[in-house]
Amino acid sequence: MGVRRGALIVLEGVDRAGKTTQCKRLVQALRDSGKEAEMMRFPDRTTMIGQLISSYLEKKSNLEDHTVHLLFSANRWEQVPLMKKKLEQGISLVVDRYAFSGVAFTSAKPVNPAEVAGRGGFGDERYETSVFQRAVQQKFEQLIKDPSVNWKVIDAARSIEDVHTEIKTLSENAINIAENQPIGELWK
Ligand code: Z5A
Repeated sequence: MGVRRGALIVLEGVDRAGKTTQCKRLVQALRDSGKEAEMMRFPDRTTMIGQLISSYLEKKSNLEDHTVHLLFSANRWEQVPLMKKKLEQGISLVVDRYAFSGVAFTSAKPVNPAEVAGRGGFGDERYETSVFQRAVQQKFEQLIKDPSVNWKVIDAARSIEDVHTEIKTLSENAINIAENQPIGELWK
């Protein structure tokens, strides 16, 4: 019997929702239970494209909105061959943000910049304001209505442990289902 493929598990959400914390916990838990799992994150700031994005997010450079959107997209596409290879090898990928962030953040940009300016910030990077993050959340709420994507909504306002337990159960189910399905294409 051939190798069973891994699952693509993506954690999305607004800034500070706990995505990175949960991705790390999930990878560790899956490995502890004998499953092959690796973490990835987007933007991947380690590549040349990722460095352009990082400089933009840190407000060290300015980029035209379409340009930065395409850079985020290119930053994912440059990893797709590797991602497919790992999935085919039976490794489940736990991914901290993916294309849904690309849609949600870019489409949230029509938010009035004057309204955003001066509001309480989360951090120092671009996009880290509560008004902008609310707009992003609304975009995510639209995206989860797409039945072609297997969305699960997690209440992240609970303890790290409680959120982890739910994500782990959902992920184990997703891995079991994915094993018997071919690798598909997003939004095709
Ligand atoms: N972006 C985009 O525009 N287009 C794209 O295509 C993509 C991304 C892919 C950088 O992303 C920006 O890029 C991001 C979207 C945009 N802009 N914003 N906002 P990033 O991944 O580098 O940054 P981030 O996603 O905002 O990560 P983050 O700030 O690190 O948030 P997080 O991963 O969701 O949270 P965390 O690091 O796991 O936790 C934050 C803190 O909360 C930490 O101290 C934890 O210990 C604590 N925490 C976590 N969970 C809990 C619970 N349950 N209770 C209490 N405390 C908790």
